[in-house]
Amino acid sequence: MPALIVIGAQWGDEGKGKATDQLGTDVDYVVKFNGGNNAGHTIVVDGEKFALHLIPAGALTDSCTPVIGGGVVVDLDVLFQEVDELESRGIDTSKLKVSANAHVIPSYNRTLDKVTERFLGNRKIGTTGRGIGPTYADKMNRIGIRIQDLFDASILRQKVESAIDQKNHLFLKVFNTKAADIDIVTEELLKYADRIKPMVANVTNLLNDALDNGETVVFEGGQATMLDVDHGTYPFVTSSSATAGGACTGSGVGPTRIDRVVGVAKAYITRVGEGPFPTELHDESGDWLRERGGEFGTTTGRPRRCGWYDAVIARYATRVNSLTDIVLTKLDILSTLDQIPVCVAYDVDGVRHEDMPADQTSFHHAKPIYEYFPGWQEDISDVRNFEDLPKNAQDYVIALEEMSGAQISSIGVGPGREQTIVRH
Ligand code: 2SA
Ligand code: GDP
Ligand code: MG
Repeated sequence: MPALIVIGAQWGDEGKGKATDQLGTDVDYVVKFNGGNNAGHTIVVDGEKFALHLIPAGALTDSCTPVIGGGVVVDLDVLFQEVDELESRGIDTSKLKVSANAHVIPSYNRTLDKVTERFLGNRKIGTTGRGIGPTYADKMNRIGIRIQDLFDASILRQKVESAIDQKNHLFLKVFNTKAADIDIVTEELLKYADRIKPMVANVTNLLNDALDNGETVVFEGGQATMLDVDHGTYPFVTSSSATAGGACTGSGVGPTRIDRVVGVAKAYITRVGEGPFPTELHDESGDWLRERGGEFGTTTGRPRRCGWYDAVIARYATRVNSLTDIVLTKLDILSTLDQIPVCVAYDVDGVRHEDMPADQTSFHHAKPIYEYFPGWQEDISDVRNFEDLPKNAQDYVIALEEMSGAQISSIGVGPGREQTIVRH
C-alpha cells in the first residue's frame, strides 16, 4: 500500500496519531500536510505517553522519516521544543524533513489570534490561540513568511515589515494593544535559521521519488473533515484543508498516486471549540463519556464536548474524502452502557435528512433521529480478534459500517499500540 492518507472523519481527536503510529515499521515516510501546533496527538508506546503537535506520529518509529509538508504552518519555538523533548526521551529526530514552502507562525499572529477571539466575545470561534488562522490568512493574502525566507536576512526583514505594517494598524487602532516590532520579530525568526537549515528538503521530490521506488508514504491529517475550511462547519472550522484533498496540495503529490484513504472515527463523537453539534449531550451521559474517554484537549487541556456517533457525518466524510475504509476507535469506552444511541438521520424543521444539509442554517437546526443498539457489559480492552468481541459489540460495529458507507478495517479497544483489532 504505497500511498495512504489518514484523516479525521469527525471533529478531530479521533485517534489519528495512534492510527498512523500503529501502521508501524512498514511505513517509510509520515507526512504532516496541514495545520500546525493546534493539533495534538497522544500516542502510547509500551505504556509511555507521547503528545505530539508538529512532528508527525511516524517519528516514534525508527525506520520512518517524519516530514512536514508545505501546507503546514510552523511555530519554530514549538518545533524545537518538541525535537528537544523527543531527543531527551531517546527518540531520534535526525531524519525530520521540513518543506521550504511551509509558512512560519510569527509571534504577532499568535497575538492576533488571541486578541481577535477576545474581541469577538460570544461570536468567537474557540480557536487554540496558536496563531493558525492569521498565518493562513497571511498566506492567502501573500504576506506570509516561509521557511525559505529565514535564509536571507534582508528579504526576511522586508517581508516582516510588509506584514507588520498591516498588523500594527489593527493592533494599535482596533485592538488597542502593543505594536509588533520589526527588529524583534526578525530576530525571533532568524535565530532558528541555522538549526532548521539541515532539515529543509524538497518535499515534492522526496515523496515522489520515494513512491517511484516503491516505498510507503502515509499522509497524516491534522484536525478533521468537519473542521476543514471548505467542507466543515464554516466559520467554526480551522483555516486549513483537513480533508483528503489537502494531503495532495499540502505535500506536492498528485491525487492519482493515492492508493488508500482511511478515515478515523470514534465510536462516539467529540468537538472542541464553538459551533453546531447535533448529537451533543448536555446531560450526565456527556459527562460520563468525557470522563471515561479522557476527552480533554491534548494541546490546550480544554474539555471536549461529547455526543453519540453521527452516521450522517460519517457518510459525509466518506464522500468528501472518498474513504476506502474507516478505523473505528475507542469502542472500549462504550462498554457498560445498557443501550447505545446512534444518529441515523436529522430532522430539520420537520423534514428528514439522510445526508448533510447543504447550508449551515439547516445544520444548526438539525435534530438527531436516533436508533438504539443494545450495549455490552464486558471489558473489551484485551480483545484482539473481532469474533471475540461480545455479540452486541460486533453488531454495533457492523451497524456503523453499514450506515457509514465504508468498511471498518480496524477497531481500537484502548490507547496502546497493541490494543487494536484488525479486521481486513
Ligand atoms: P484553530 O486554532 O484556528 O485551528 O481553531 C479553529 C477550530 O478548530 C478546532 N481545533 C481542534 N479541535 C480539536 N482538536 C484540536 N487539537 C487539539 C487536540 C485540541 C486542544 O488535538 O487535542 O488541545 O484543545 C484542534 N485544533 C483546532 C478549534 O477547537 C476551533 O474550533
Ligand atoms: P488525534 O488528534 O486524532 O491524534 O487524537 P488525540 O490524540 O487528540 O485524542 C485521542 C485520544 O484517545 C488519545 O488520548 C489516545 O491515546 C486515545 N485513544 C486512541 N485510540 C483509542 C482507543 O481505541 N481506546 C481508548 N480508550 N483510547 C484511545
Ligand atoms: Mg488531537
